[in-house]
Amino acid sequence: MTATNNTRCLAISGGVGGAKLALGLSHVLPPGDLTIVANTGDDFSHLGFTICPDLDTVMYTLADMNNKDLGWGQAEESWNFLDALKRLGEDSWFQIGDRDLATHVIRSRELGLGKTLSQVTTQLSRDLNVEHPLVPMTDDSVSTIVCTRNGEELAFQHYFVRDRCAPVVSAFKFTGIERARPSPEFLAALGSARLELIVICPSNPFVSVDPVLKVPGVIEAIRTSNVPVIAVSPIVGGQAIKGPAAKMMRELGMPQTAAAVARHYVEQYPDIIRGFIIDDADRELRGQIEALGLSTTVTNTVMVTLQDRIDLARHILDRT
Ligand code: FO1
Repeated sequence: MTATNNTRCLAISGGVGGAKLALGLSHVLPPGDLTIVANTGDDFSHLGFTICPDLDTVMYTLADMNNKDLGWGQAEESWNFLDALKRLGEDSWFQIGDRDLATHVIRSRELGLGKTLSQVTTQLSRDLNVEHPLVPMTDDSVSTIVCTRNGEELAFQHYFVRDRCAPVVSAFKFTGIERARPSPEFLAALGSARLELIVICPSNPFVSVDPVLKVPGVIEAIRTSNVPVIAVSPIVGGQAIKGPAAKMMRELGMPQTAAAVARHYVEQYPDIIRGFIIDDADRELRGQIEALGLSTTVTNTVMVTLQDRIDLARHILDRT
């Protein structure tokens, strides 16, 4: 994999929303200039496999083999493995496709042989001809827990997939994060002498971006680097493009607006975020967000086509 210690741009991504912008950036920047770090708080063990949804969504997207209908897994998927599981009386709420299964088998085998998640991610990316470095936020175990208003603590995939994001959230916890360290290439990218921009992609602020930034040492490294951090709002016109971000905000008592996302980042990470990008639909929020001390630009952030992805990437890169 291309080294990350000379990278110019570091993109922080969760699942589908972040992966779209990561793809746009990968069309504008060469592998030596762009490192993508993915959230691993969604990871979980299922049927004996270690499953890394956000790493896989970004990897498949960069390899142009992602399932564009589902937003996760591989394109042209078949479900014979899942059908066979059902016949054996197994749960099938977490749908593993036949092609996707190969990734989980290889990753689990390699991890079982003692490789780190970073090493396995490099191996899988290489085998799928993904040239831009994709790294996990940490090689240690961090599990996002969704705390619900009726006092339950749900593993992320139980909340997101099994319970279809229905439970009312009250807080989030990241089990193991106190002991976690940034992955070696993540830290190397943060220490790159050529690093000139960190992009927070339009992913869920609570369960995709916060886990990455809350890995001990990350915020300190960003502060030391003094590199501008620009965040793209995942909320457009009061809605999340995909996923439960707006519903979570409502349940947390926050307005479901781009400005509320900006405020979350400013409150959680004072003096770290420099810029914020909102969609044309939220133009009237610009003043509110600038009042938070963020230089704010308005553009199209709804990425339907590949050109949309590239245009947004260029807009971000041209600002610095
Ligand atoms: N998301 C679902 O909503 N339903 C699924 O059955 C499902 C299966 C799945 C299998 C592999 C994988 O890598 C991701 C999968 N996801 C599924 C997405 C996963 O829940 C992610 O955590 C979300 O995309 C949020 O990032």
